[in-house]
Amino acid sequence: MTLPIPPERGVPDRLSRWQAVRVTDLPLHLPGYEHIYSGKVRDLYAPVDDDGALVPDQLLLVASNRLSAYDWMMSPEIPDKGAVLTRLSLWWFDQLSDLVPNHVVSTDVPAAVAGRAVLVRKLDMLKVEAIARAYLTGGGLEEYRAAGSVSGVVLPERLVDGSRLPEPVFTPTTKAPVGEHDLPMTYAEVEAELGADVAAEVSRLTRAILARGNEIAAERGILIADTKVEFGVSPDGSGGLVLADEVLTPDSSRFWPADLWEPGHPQPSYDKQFVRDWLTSPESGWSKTSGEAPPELPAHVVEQTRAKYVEAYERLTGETF
Ligand code: Q0Z
Repeated sequence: MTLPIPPERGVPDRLSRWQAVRVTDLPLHLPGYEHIYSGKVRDLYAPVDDDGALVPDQLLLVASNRLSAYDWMMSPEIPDKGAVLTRLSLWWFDQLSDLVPNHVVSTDVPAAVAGRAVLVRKLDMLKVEAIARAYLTGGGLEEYRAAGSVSGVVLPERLVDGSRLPEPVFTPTTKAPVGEHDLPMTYAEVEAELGADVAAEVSRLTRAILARGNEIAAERGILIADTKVEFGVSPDGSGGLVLADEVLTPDSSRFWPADLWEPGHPQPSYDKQFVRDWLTSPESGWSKTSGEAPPELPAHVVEQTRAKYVEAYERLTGETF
Protein backbone atom coordinates (compact mmCIF):
# COMPACT_ATOMS: atom_id res chain seq x y z
CA MET A 1 0.00 0.00 0.00
CA THR A 2 1.27 3.50 -0.74
CA LEU A 3 0.66 6.19 1.85
CA PRO A 4 0.30 9.88 1.01
CA ILE A 5 3.28 12.04 1.98
CA PRO A 6 2.35 14.25 4.97
CA PRO A 7 2.25 17.84 3.66
CA GLU A 8 4.81 19.48 5.98
CA ARG A 9 7.20 16.58 5.78
CA GLY A 10 7.01 15.74 2.12
CA VAL A 11 7.67 17.37 -1.16
CA PRO A 12 5.66 20.60 -1.42
CA ASP A 13 2.58 20.66 -3.62
CA ARG A 14 4.13 23.31 -5.84
CA LEU A 15 6.73 20.75 -6.84
CA SER A 16 4.06 19.09 -8.99
CA ARG A 17 4.92 21.39 -11.90
CA TRP A 18 8.59 20.41 -11.60
CA GLN A 19 7.74 16.76 -11.21
CA ALA A 20 5.99 17.00 -14.57
CA VAL A 21 9.52 16.95 -15.96
CA ARG A 22 11.22 15.09 -13.10
CA VAL A 23 9.03 12.18 -12.09
CA THR A 24 11.94 10.11 -10.73
CA ASP A 25 13.21 12.61 -8.15
CA LEU A 26 12.31 11.11 -4.78
CA PRO A 27 14.18 12.12 -1.61
CA LEU A 28 17.21 9.95 -0.91
CA HIS A 29 17.33 7.47 1.96
CA LEU A 30 20.34 8.69 3.89
CA PRO A 31 21.43 6.54 6.84
CA GLY A 32 21.09 8.59 10.04
CA TYR A 33 18.99 11.31 8.42
CA GLU A 34 15.32 12.01 7.79
CA HIS A 35 14.14 14.02 4.80
CA ILE A 36 12.20 17.06 5.98
CA TYR A 37 11.86 19.38 3.01
CA SER A 38 12.75 19.93 -0.63
CA GLY A 39 13.18 23.30 -2.30
CA LYS A 40 13.56 23.76 -6.03
CA VAL A 41 17.20 22.75 -6.19
CA ARG A 42 18.13 21.71 -2.64
CA ASP A 43 16.96 19.25 -0.04
CA LEU A 44 16.92 19.48 3.71
CA TYR A 45 17.42 16.53 6.08
CA ALA A 46 17.49 16.30 9.87
CA PRO A 47 20.04 14.11 11.64
CA VAL A 48 18.57 11.33 13.79
CA ASP A 49 20.36 9.96 16.86
CA ASP A 50 20.88 6.25 17.73
CA ASP A 51 17.44 6.11 19.40
CA GLY A 52 15.78 7.47 16.26
CA ALA A 53 15.12 10.90 17.81
CA LEU A 54 15.68 14.01 15.68
CA VAL A 55 18.83 15.95 16.60
CA PRO A 56 17.30 19.31 17.47
CA ASP A 57 20.18 21.67 16.70
CA GLN A 58 21.48 20.54 13.29
CA LEU A 59 20.35 20.17 9.67
CA LEU A 60 21.86 18.57 6.58
CA LEU A 61 21.67 20.84 3.56
CA VAL A 62 22.00 18.94 0.30
CA ALA A 63 22.60 20.67 -3.03
CA SER A 64 21.11 18.72 -5.94
CA ASN A 65 22.19 18.77 -9.58
CA ARG A 66 18.81 20.22 -10.57
CA LEU A 67 18.66 23.32 -12.79
CA SER A 68 15.71 25.59 -13.45
CA ALA A 69 15.25 27.91 -16.43
CA TYR A 70 12.23 30.01 -17.33
CA ASP A 71 10.61 28.63 -14.15
CA TRP A 72 10.83 25.03 -15.32
CA MET A 73 13.03 22.27 -13.98
CA MET A 74 15.35 20.97 -16.69
CA SER A 75 16.01 17.36 -17.44
CA PRO A 76 18.51 15.81 -17.38
CA GLU A 77 20.36 17.20 -14.36
CA ILE A 78 23.74 18.97 -14.57
CA PRO A 79 26.46 16.58 -13.35
CA ASP A 80 28.49 17.97 -10.40
CA LYS A 81 26.40 21.15 -10.10
CA GLY A 82 25.56 20.44 -6.44
CA ALA A 83 29.18 19.72 -5.55
CA VAL A 84 30.52 22.78 -7.36
CA LEU A 85 28.02 25.09 -5.65
CA THR A 86 28.61 23.50 -2.25
CA ARG A 87 32.38 23.96 -2.54
CA LEU A 88 31.92 27.53 -3.78
CA SER A 89 29.63 28.40 -0.88
CA LEU A 90 32.09 26.91 1.63
CA TRP A 91 34.91 28.95 0.07
CA TRP A 92 32.86 32.14 0.29
CA PHE A 93 31.98 31.47 3.94
CA ASP A 94 35.75 31.51 4.58
CA GLN A 95 36.27 34.70 2.56
CA LEU A 96 33.50 36.38 4.57
CA SER A 97 34.35 35.02 8.02
CA ASP A 98 35.76 38.36 9.22
CA LEU A 99 32.41 40.02 8.37
CA VAL A 100 29.93 37.50 9.76
CA PRO A 101 29.88 34.06 11.44
CA ASN A 102 28.24 31.22 9.47
CA HIS A 103 26.19 28.10 10.10
CA VAL A 104 28.70 25.48 8.88
CA VAL A 105 29.38 22.61 11.29
CA SER A 106 30.96 19.88 9.17
CA THR A 107 31.37 18.46 5.67
CA ASP A 108 31.47 14.91 7.06
CA VAL A 109 28.25 13.71 5.41
CA PRO A 110 26.78 10.42 4.12
CA ALA A 111 28.62 8.92 1.13
CA ALA A 112 25.55 9.25 -1.11
CA VAL A 113 25.79 13.07 -0.89
CA ALA A 114 29.55 13.44 -0.31
CA GLY A 115 30.82 16.76 -1.64
CA ARG A 116 27.38 18.27 -2.10
CA ALA A 117 26.08 18.41 1.45
CA VAL A 118 26.93 20.36 4.58
CA LEU A 119 25.94 19.75 8.17
CA VAL A 120 24.82 23.08 9.64
CA ARG A 121 23.64 24.66 12.88
CA LYS A 122 19.86 24.82 12.95
CA LEU A 123 18.96 28.46 13.42
CA ASP A 124 15.83 30.51 13.80
CA MET A 125 15.72 32.00 10.32
CA LEU A 126 14.74 35.61 9.79
CA LYS A 127 11.53 35.96 7.78
CA VAL A 128 13.17 38.27 5.25
CA GLU A 129 15.03 37.50 2.02
CA ALA A 130 18.10 39.69 2.32
CA ILE A 131 18.94 40.91 -1.18
CA ALA A 132 21.52 43.44 -2.29
CA ARG A 133 22.04 44.80 -5.80
CA ALA A 134 25.32 46.13 -7.20
CA TYR A 135 24.09 46.40 -10.81
CA LEU A 136 20.64 47.40 -12.04
CA THR A 137 18.49 44.72 -13.74
CA GLY A 138 15.31 42.70 -13.30
CA GLY A 139 12.88 43.87 -10.65
CA GLY A 140 15.24 46.64 -9.49
CA LEU A 141 15.35 48.10 -13.00
CA GLU A 142 11.54 48.06 -13.24
CA GLU A 143 11.24 49.88 -9.93
CA TYR A 144 13.88 52.43 -11.01
CA ARG A 145 12.07 53.11 -14.30
CA ALA A 146 8.79 53.67 -12.46
CA ALA A 147 10.07 55.62 -9.45
CA GLY A 148 13.74 56.61 -9.93
CA SER A 149 14.58 54.63 -6.80
CA VAL A 150 14.95 51.03 -5.58
CA SER A 151 13.64 50.06 -2.15
CA GLY A 152 13.42 53.75 -1.25
CA VAL A 153 17.03 54.52 -2.28
CA VAL A 154 17.10 57.37 -4.81
CA LEU A 155 19.49 56.58 -7.68
CA PRO A 156 21.26 58.75 -10.27
CA GLU A 157 19.37 59.59 -13.46
CA ARG A 158 19.79 57.84 -16.84
CA LEU A 159 20.77 54.42 -15.49
CA VAL A 160 20.04 51.54 -17.89
CA ASP A 161 19.78 47.73 -17.77
CA GLY A 162 23.13 46.55 -16.42
CA SER A 163 24.37 49.86 -15.00
CA ARG A 164 26.67 49.59 -12.01
CA LEU A 165 25.16 51.27 -8.94
CA PRO A 166 27.27 53.79 -6.97
CA GLU A 167 27.21 51.29 -4.08
CA PRO A 168 25.22 48.12 -3.27
CA VAL A 169 21.57 48.77 -2.35
CA PHE A 170 19.56 46.60 0.08
CA THR A 171 16.35 45.42 -1.66
CA PRO A 172 14.65 42.95 0.72
CA THR A 173 11.70 40.72 -0.18
CA THR A 174 9.25 38.49 1.63
CA LYS A 175 9.86 34.73 1.79
CA ALA A 176 7.07 33.35 -0.35
CA PRO A 177 6.13 29.65 -0.21
CA VAL A 178 7.97 27.39 -2.70
CA GLY A 179 6.77 27.97 -6.26
CA GLU A 180 5.41 31.44 -5.51
CA HIS A 181 7.35 34.59 -6.19
CA ASP A 182 8.77 36.76 -3.39
CA LEU A 183 7.40 40.30 -3.07
CA PRO A 184 9.43 43.48 -2.42
CA MET A 185 9.43 44.72 1.20
CA THR A 186 9.93 48.33 2.17
CA TYR A 187 12.68 49.02 4.71
CA ALA A 188 9.95 50.06 7.17
CA GLU A 189 8.35 46.62 6.77
CA VAL A 190 11.70 44.97 7.49
CA GLU A 191 12.06 47.10 10.63
CA ALA A 192 8.53 46.14 11.71
CA GLU A 193 9.40 42.45 11.22
CA LEU A 194 12.89 42.40 12.78
CA GLY A 195 13.16 45.53 14.89
CA ALA A 196 15.21 48.57 13.83
CA ASP A 197 18.57 47.30 15.15
CA VAL A 198 18.44 43.86 13.49
CA ALA A 199 17.08 45.40 10.25
CA ALA A 200 20.03 47.81 10.10
CA GLU A 201 22.49 44.97 10.71
CA VAL A 202 20.88 42.76 8.03
CA SER A 203 21.05 45.64 5.54
CA ARG A 204 24.67 46.48 6.39
CA LEU A 205 25.87 42.88 6.25
CA THR A 206 24.01 42.03 3.04
CA ARG A 207 25.56 45.03 1.27
CA ALA A 208 29.00 44.28 2.74
CA ILE A 209 28.82 40.63 1.55
CA LEU A 210 28.00 41.72 -2.02
CA ALA A 211 30.68 44.43 -1.98
CA ARG A 212 33.30 41.92 -0.78
CA GLY A 213 32.06 39.39 -3.32
CA ASN A 214 32.52 41.86 -6.16
CA GLU A 215 35.96 43.01 -4.95
CA ILE A 216 37.11 39.40 -5.24
CA ALA A 217 35.11 38.36 -8.33
CA ALA A 218 35.78 41.38 -10.56
CA GLU A 219 39.53 40.60 -10.62
CA ARG A 220 38.61 37.11 -11.78
CA GLY A 221 36.31 38.02 -14.68
CA ILE A 222 32.95 37.71 -12.95
CA LEU A 223 30.48 40.44 -11.96
CA ILE A 224 27.92 39.66 -9.25
CA ALA A 225 24.92 41.77 -10.17
CA ASP A 226 22.88 40.93 -7.08
CA THR A 227 22.63 38.31 -4.38
CA LYS A 228 20.22 36.82 -1.88
CA VAL A 229 21.48 35.75 1.52
CA GLU A 230 19.73 34.28 4.54
CA PHE A 231 20.44 35.04 8.16
CA GLY A 232 19.45 33.24 11.30
CA VAL A 233 19.99 33.55 15.02
CA SER A 234 20.71 30.95 17.68
CA PRO A 235 17.47 29.57 19.12
CA ASP A 236 18.83 30.27 22.64
CA GLY A 237 19.00 33.97 21.78
CA SER A 238 22.76 34.16 22.30
CA GLY A 239 24.99 35.88 19.76
CA GLY A 240 24.18 37.98 16.74
CA LEU A 241 23.28 37.26 13.14
CA VAL A 242 24.61 34.10 11.53
CA LEU A 243 24.98 33.74 7.76
CA ALA A 244 23.11 30.58 6.72
CA ASP A 245 22.10 28.65 3.62
CA GLU A 246 24.28 29.11 0.52
CA VAL A 247 26.25 32.25 -0.29
CA LEU A 248 27.35 33.98 -3.51
CA THR A 249 26.62 31.03 -5.77
CA PRO A 250 25.15 31.35 -9.26
CA ASP A 251 21.86 29.99 -7.81
CA SER A 252 21.60 32.73 -5.18
CA SER A 253 23.11 35.50 -7.30
CA ARG A 254 23.24 36.80 -10.85
CA PHE A 255 26.75 36.08 -12.17
CA TRP A 256 27.73 37.94 -15.35
CA PRO A 257 30.87 37.45 -17.50
CA ALA A 258 32.83 40.70 -16.94
CA ASP A 259 34.26 40.78 -20.47
CA LEU A 260 30.77 40.88 -22.00
CA TRP A 261 29.40 43.54 -19.62
CA GLU A 262 27.74 46.27 -21.63
CA PRO A 263 25.07 48.38 -19.94
CA GLY A 264 22.00 49.12 -22.09
CA HIS A 265 20.57 45.62 -22.55
CA PRO A 266 20.07 42.42 -20.56
CA GLN A 267 23.44 40.81 -19.76
CA PRO A 268 24.17 37.15 -20.59
CA SER A 269 24.03 34.79 -17.61
CA TYR A 270 27.37 33.28 -16.62
CA ASP A 271 25.90 29.85 -15.95
CA LYS A 272 22.54 29.51 -17.70
CA GLN A 273 23.13 31.17 -21.07
CA PHE A 274 23.69 27.94 -23.04
CA VAL A 275 20.41 26.56 -21.65
CA ARG A 276 18.45 29.73 -22.38
CA ASP A 277 19.92 30.08 -25.88
CA TRP A 278 19.07 26.49 -26.76
CA LEU A 279 15.55 26.62 -25.27
CA THR A 280 14.70 29.78 -27.22
CA SER A 281 16.34 28.55 -30.46
CA PRO A 282 14.39 26.83 -33.25
CA GLU A 283 16.34 23.58 -32.54
CA SER A 284 14.50 23.06 -29.25
CA GLY A 285 11.06 23.39 -30.86
CA TRP A 286 9.85 24.86 -27.54
CA SER A 287 8.16 28.16 -26.74
CA LYS A 288 8.47 29.90 -23.36
CA THR A 289 4.82 30.94 -23.59
CA SER A 290 3.40 27.57 -24.62
CA GLY A 291 2.75 26.40 -21.05
CA GLU A 292 4.27 23.07 -22.10
CA ALA A 293 7.18 21.41 -20.31
CA PRO A 294 10.46 22.09 -22.11
CA PRO A 295 12.15 19.23 -23.99
CA GLU A 296 15.16 17.27 -22.66
CA LEU A 297 18.39 19.22 -22.88
CA PRO A 298 20.82 17.80 -25.45
CA ALA A 299 24.11 16.41 -24.10
CA HIS A 300 26.18 19.28 -25.51
CA VAL A 301 24.09 21.88 -23.60
CA VAL A 302 24.38 19.86 -20.37
CA GLU A 303 28.17 19.61 -20.81
CA GLN A 304 28.62 23.32 -21.67
CA THR A 305 26.56 24.27 -18.61
CA ARG A 306 28.51 21.96 -16.31
CA ALA A 307 31.71 23.54 -17.68
CA LYS A 308 30.45 27.05 -16.79
CA TYR A 309 29.82 26.08 -13.16
CA VAL A 310 33.28 24.51 -12.93
CA GLU A 311 34.82 27.56 -14.64
CA ALA A 312 33.15 29.96 -12.17
CA TYR A 313 34.43 27.87 -9.25
CA GLU A 314 37.97 27.65 -10.61
CA ARG A 315 38.21 31.34 -11.56
CA LEU A 316 36.87 32.56 -8.23
CA THR A 317 38.76 30.22 -5.92
CA GLY A 318 41.90 29.67 -8.02
CA GLU A 319 41.50 25.97 -7.17
CA THR A 320 40.91 23.03 -9.53
CA PHE A 321 37.47 21.46 -9.08
C1 Q0Z B 1 17.40 26.84 5.03
C2 Q0Z B 1 16.58 25.47 2.17
C3 Q0Z B 1 15.80 23.45 1.22
C4 Q0Z B 1 18.08 23.75 1.53
C5 Q0Z B 1 15.63 26.30 6.18
N1 Q0Z B 1 20.99 26.85 9.24
C6 Q0Z B 1 19.65 26.74 9.03
N2 Q0Z B 1 18.81 26.67 10.09
C7 Q0Z B 1 17.49 26.58 9.92
N3 Q0Z B 1 16.92 26.53 8.72
C8 Q0Z B 1 17.68 26.61 7.60
C9 Q0Z B 1 19.08 26.72 7.73
CL1 Q0Z B 1 20.13 26.80 6.40
C10 Q0Z B 1 16.98 26.60 6.31
N4 Q0Z B 1 16.36 26.69 4.21
C11 Q0Z B 1 16.33 26.84 2.77
C12 Q0Z B 1 15.54 24.70 1.76
C13 Q0Z B 1 17.05 22.98 1.10
C14 Q0Z B 1 17.83 25.01 2.07
F1 Q0Z B 1 14.81 22.65 0.83
N5 Q0Z B 1 15.28 26.37 4.88
